Amino acid sequence: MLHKKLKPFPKDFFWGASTSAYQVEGANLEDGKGPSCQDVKELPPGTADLKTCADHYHHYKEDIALMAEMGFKSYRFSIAWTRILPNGTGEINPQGIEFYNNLINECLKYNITPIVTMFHFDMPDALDQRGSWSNRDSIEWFENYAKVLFANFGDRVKYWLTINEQNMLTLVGSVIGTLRVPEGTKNLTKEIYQQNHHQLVAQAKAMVLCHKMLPDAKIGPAPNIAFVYPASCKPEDILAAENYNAIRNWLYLDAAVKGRYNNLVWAYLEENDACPVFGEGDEEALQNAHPDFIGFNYYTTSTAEASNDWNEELEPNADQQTARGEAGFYKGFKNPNLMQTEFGWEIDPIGFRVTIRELYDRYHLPLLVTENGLGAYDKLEDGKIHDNYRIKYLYEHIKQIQLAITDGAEMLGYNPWSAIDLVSTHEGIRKRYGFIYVDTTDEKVGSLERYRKDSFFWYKKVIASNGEDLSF
Ligand code: BGP
Repeated sequence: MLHKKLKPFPKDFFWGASTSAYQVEGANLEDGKGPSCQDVKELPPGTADLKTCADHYHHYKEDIALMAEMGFKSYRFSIAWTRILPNGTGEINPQGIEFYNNLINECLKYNITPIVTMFHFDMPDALDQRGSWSNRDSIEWFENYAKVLFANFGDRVKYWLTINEQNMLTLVGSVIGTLRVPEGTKNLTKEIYQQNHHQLVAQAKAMVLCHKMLPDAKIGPAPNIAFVYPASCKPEDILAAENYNAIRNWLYLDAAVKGRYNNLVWAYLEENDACPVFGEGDEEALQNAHPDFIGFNYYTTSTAEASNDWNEELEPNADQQTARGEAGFYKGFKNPNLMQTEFGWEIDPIGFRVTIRELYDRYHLPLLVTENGLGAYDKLEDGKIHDNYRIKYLYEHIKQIQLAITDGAEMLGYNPWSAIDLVSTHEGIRKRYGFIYVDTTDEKVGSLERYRKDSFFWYKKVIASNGEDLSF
């Protein structure tokens, strides 16, 4: 649809950016913090360890001041479960509580609304030892952790996100370093979807608890949503795209919003003999939970073509944005209409609008963009970083949000990845996303000095004009 006149961004739109604890904080075993699965995983070769990252733990005041200088209205960060509960359950670490109190208060000092992710890829190692999400007790562990968060921070945190990219934990957990498979597992798909089921129930219980303990707070899920296009208008390809849309996207939101499993996914699980076992009360738990909004990460769309052979050999999915397919259901397809980033992710700003339109049509809930962004090899030259490629990427995506608003979608905010350079999930700190450059490399920790990239100044202007001035 062409629009003759664009609607403005809402007055209280959350312009900000995102980070996650294990990727930005460093100090990963300091001040009483216990190890998470990220701290004990084998690192991909040549990538920075997680001891220092951007050292946000020690630089948070400077970092929040820089975010305030950009005019941030919101800062989306995650709380490290093991900073609060070093063993995942049991004793609370007062230094962990103090750190997040300080971080939250520092945001509020500048009128930056904290948007807190409760769980971002960092299961406590102590709980991994007890079977991780495979253990049904994980529902209780997460609910208990949620209670501690709401009790300690709920007086000031009004926006909560449950589990970051649960769909990626399920689809590419081994790439992100989160997947734990119990010895003797015979049917891996069944095992993974049982873990996924526990997460869905844990999330549902946390949402109900949030509404009970904090009646004026809002809570929602934060999956990675990428609309799936068919590779052609062949009817078989349309079916394949529907299959992958259901497996990648709708399963998670149908469960979170409608309290039930998507029927296409259920059929897929039946075919694989992989349906999760429901415990007592699970069905009710799913139905009782009602998110207030949908948080979602968008990087690019996917494309699928038919896979008409059960025995077709397909490689496993490469990462969050690179799907290879599932024999008999769909096959990943390289979209010839899209450019790619230096790291091989397709770039599709129009797909952002397509995704928003579809999301709003399906769920009719306000939408909060919790991630979007461009990973690139930035260069520091004479104290400057000329990242015009990032500005262009952000410009094109923000434009599409405005078009989607004009289409009638209710948008709460835009929090791209990332506020500041940090360590990527599996490609090191050389893959930079931030508005703020951090002087450090994969090979060795640098001065950690902060530099404002060109995108910093551009985003500042965008925020000051509430999205009216996107020029560059
Ligand atoms: C999302 C994750 C983030 C983040 C981002 C970029 O999937 O929620 O944690 O890292 O993608 O991905 P990567 O770090 O792999 O480049």
